[in-house]
Amino acid sequence: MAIKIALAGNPNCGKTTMFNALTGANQYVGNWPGVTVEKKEGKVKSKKAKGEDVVVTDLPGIYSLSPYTLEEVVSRDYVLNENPDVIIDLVDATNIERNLYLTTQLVETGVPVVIALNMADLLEKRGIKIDTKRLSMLLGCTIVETSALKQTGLQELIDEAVKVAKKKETKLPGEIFSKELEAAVEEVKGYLPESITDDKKRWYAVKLLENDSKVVDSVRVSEAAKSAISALRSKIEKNHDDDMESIVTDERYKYIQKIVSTTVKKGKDKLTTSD
Ligand code: BGO
Repeated sequence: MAIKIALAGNPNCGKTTMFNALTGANQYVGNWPGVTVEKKEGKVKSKKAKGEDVVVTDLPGIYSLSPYTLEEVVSRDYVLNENPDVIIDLVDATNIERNLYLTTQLVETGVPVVIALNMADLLEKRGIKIDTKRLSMLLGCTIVETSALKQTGLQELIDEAVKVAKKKETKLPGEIFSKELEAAVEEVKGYLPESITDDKKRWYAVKLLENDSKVVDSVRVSEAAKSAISALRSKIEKNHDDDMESIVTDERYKYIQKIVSTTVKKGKDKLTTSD
């Protein structure tokens, strides 16, 4: 059995450049089943794989794991149903707040995540300093600085991803949301069927709270549980005078701001750059 790595990230984070640099000529292109979204896979080498094949699947560039675009649905279906061993989450280091929004969702899926802090070659020029050690501790995943363009950090990234894949240990994030929302997530987890493994329960619970149509249709919960979840949702929406999806989004961004404020320092951009 091959080790399966999923490559995820926002549009423009450098994913195509990274995928090409990692896989070179060893790639094959097709379509995701049933849709006209391109699917690219390729083999990579790692001594840490100890002879096993390592296959990287390039997921479409996305900002979120919501159910609104084909790209989002393809990506989340792959992550949740196709059992990748690890996700490499490509984060554009020069645009970290926005990119971490997807990260906060990927770490909830129960699949281990390794962050590639890409465009690292631009950080010094832009006067950005990132405390990767602390950020890694706060997010509960390893971070490797990379430049897909300059091809630096790539072997280290693959070796780290393979190491994490072989460990088969999922570290779920600590508290991301407010106490009120975390308590609601915990309650909804209790209503989920046993067919959803413990490591995936958090993702499904958040989605049920948000009333994500695809998850509501696919997860079997009793009518009583549906009513309880609906009452929980209404109570929180009333408290915030907002809809649940917006509340969850706001709380993710608050969490990101909190961790970025202690790990990222930004100076002034140089006026003349030739990047
Ligand atoms: C252009 N460092 C730097 N400095 N740039 C990078 C890195 C990196 O680590 N990785 C990618 N880029 P995609 P998605 C471009 O195309 O791989 C650059 O959407 C240009 N093109 O070279 O396409 C990469 O697949 C003209 O830049 O991203 C590309 O995720 C002027 O980031 C861009 C400047 O990479 C997006 C840049 C005609």
